[in-house]
Amino acid sequence: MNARTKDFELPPGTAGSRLQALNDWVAEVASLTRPDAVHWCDGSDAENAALIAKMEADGTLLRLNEQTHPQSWLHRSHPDDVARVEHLTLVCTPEREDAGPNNHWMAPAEAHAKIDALFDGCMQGRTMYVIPYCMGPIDSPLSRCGVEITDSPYVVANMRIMTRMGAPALARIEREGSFVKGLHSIGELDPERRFIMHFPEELTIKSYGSGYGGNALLGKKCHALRIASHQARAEGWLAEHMLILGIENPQGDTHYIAAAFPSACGKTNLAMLIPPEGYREKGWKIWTIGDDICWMRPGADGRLYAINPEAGFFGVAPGTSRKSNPNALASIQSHTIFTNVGVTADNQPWWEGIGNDQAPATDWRGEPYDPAKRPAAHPNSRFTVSAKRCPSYSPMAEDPQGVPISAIVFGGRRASLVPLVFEARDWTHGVLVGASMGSETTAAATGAVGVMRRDPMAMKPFCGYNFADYFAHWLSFDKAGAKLPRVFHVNWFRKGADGAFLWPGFGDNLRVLEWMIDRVDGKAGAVDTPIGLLPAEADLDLAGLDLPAEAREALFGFDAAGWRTEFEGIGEYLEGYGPRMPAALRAERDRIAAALAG
Ligand code: OXD
Ligand code: MN
Repeated sequence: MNARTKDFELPPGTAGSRLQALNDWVAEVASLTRPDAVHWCDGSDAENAALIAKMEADGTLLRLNEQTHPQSWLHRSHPDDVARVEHLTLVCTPEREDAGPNNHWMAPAEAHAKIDALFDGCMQGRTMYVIPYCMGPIDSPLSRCGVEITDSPYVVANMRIMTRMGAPALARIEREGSFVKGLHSIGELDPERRFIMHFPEELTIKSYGSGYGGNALLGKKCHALRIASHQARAEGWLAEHMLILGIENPQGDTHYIAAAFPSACGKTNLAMLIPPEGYREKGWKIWTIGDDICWMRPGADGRLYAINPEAGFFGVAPGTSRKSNPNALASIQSHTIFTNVGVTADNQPWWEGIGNDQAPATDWRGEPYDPAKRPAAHPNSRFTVSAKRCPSYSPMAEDPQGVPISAIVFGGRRASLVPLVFEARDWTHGVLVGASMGSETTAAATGAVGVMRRDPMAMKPFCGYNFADYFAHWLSFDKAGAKLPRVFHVNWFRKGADGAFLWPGFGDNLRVLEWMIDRVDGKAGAVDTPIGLLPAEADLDLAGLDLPAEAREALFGFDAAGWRTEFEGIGEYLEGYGPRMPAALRAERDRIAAALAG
């Protein structure tokens, strides 16, 4: 960054920490961006109240109905700033190959120069907020800290919900002396002047021109996935795009599962699942640990232990209803920031699929609702709420040691071919299952919706380094003494000839989870096929479900010809990573392709 101290006095308060390296960086950023004031966030209620009041006064936040939704606000983003921008998201490693074909790349010097030119003077007339935060429980050895500098009070308010932010995080950073540096400015919110850049070697993020969650709340995708995946590789752990849930059986035993699905494929719904009635009566319970990100590390006993690095949910609003996710709906009754939803005439938040008898008066752009023009809520509209507000939030989510993972689940949206569930034969096969995941695209990123793309481990937009090296890192966990989780693949989105979903999903997904934990406990049967172990219909509890024969055939069947074609595609996809692709993964693909041919 270029120092500009000559024509610019650093604002008072620029040095606000006992850590010189942090003060120096804040001063360096202030001299580049030239804010009017610097505010160090302490995370207190008073600070939050003052920021909210300021945003209410300038229209950044609109207060919702205080009777029905106490302490809740609506934010309407710029209409061109509603999702992650993958084509403007860059991983800037010195060598292009280290970012890999899965990332957009720019050489670090060029990238710094390009984005620093945008940051130059961009905070004039604004306050610069310094947000110390901790990803994960504040006292967990698995947690990692960062500092985000931003000129957006909306980002501060969201980071306060999504991370452990403020004084305790600063104390840990001062103790440890190291932190991830994240610099963010909303700039002019101009899509032509927008970049989300990552410098993994420098533990640095620079994001300019967007206020949208995944682009601007730097603790989330930028730190907890892209930078953390890089740190995790160096330090022997995994940073994954996974929910974490606990399944408590009627005997009181709890198994923890981590599950990776691409964005907007129901991770929040699965993480907060309510068991179907018959299961509830027997005493089954689901505990939510996290809905989006999972950090896992081998413990002394060889098992993988996981924490949720986040402290809140940034969930997709449309489709969230009393039927699909009662726990989410209960969580967002108060103390919630809604972004880009519609509102009713009496100022309650509203979105498509909310399933109530109210009607929207105003759409997400603040115009009178007209279904011919646009939906009331943007398809990627969101709620931000503290995890502690969720009725199923597990006390174990705060455990510094994390929870032991019994099963890893991969899944995508696949209208055809892929059965409801299958189990990988072993870890190497499981890594291949994750590496070859495919899914139809959703509104969580800009671009066409509904196009099938490969999304390994649901990390395509989030892995901070070459996927071939990432697969090798996954494979490396299979070593002497390791007690690795079983690996499964699910597809809740299989469709029939009429285009309707064949599986009821939501709470009924517990039927599939039960089979998984019974497999872990050696209690459930399976049928061996070249693609893995499938349950026979009788292996799953389907009591009370009305599944016609056609649905059963599709959900539990195995279409050898279709899988032969799929494996050709998987082979071509993996070859795209060139010589860095681990030989063990190639061999595993070849083994299954041969079994399918035979
Ligand atoms: C998210 C995403 O916001 O994956 O979690 O896009
Ligand atoms: Mn996500």
